Amino acid sequence: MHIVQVGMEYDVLRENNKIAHENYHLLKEHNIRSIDFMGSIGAGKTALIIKLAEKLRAKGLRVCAIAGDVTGDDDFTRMEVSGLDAVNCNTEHECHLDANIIKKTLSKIDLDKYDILFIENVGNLVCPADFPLGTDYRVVVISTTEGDDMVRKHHDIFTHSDIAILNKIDIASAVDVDPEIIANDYNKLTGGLKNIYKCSVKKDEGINEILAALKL
Ligand SMILES: Nc1nc2c(ncn2[C@@H]2O[C@H](COP(=O)(O)OP(=O)(O)O)[C@@H](O)[C@H]2O)c(=O)[nH]1
Ligand SMILES: [Mg+2]
Repeated sequence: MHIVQVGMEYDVLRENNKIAHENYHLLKEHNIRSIDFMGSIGAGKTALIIKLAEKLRAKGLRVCAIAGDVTGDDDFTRMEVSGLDAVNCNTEHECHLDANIIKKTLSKIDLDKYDILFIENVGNLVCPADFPLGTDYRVVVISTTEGDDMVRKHHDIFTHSDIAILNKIDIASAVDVDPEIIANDYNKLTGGLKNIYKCSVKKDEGINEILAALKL
């Protein structure tokens, strides 16, 4: 039997990175600051995007969001109801967004109308790590309700992102999670070179620190 090795993974990732560069330059041509919010299902990505956008709109900035999900328009609808301009982006079968689907979605947005673009990735702590979209920042959002072992179990997404956010600190004690354990794991993994921000979107705590970290 002959075994032929095909470097498919390499080619797919290389092609993704090429399109991500194109997206990055397109967004820069339009002076748009962009952020990819990766993270677990239910960590509070949509809630955080809506909260950040409210604060930025109050400062007069023009914000748009891409709501990435496998199917449906729940997050898109929540964004629109909050007053945030949004575009829905369903991957249908894929567990992550990729640069090509973002390229197609960007073509539907009037980029001259916005200063900031938030992208909510599909809820998943594994697959999005390998697929940069061309944004200025990549952020990973986790929450206390997932337990204290997320950093230990998912190294890649934390090393591939610029900052981490630990949400739902308001209910940490109710779910028996010590946020310091998660912060210590993160600092150990990143050698203290990156920061994890603790917040509660619900109580509006720690949000301004996140805006500052993202230079918004
Ligand atoms: N207690 C608490 N609940 C929150 C917080 N942020 C989000 N949630 C709730 O967590 C659930 C999932 O939030 P969502 O934004 O849909 O998470 P996503 O799946 O990551 O987009 C919703 O019921 C939110 O109301 C928070 O800071 N504290
Ligand atoms: Mg969501």
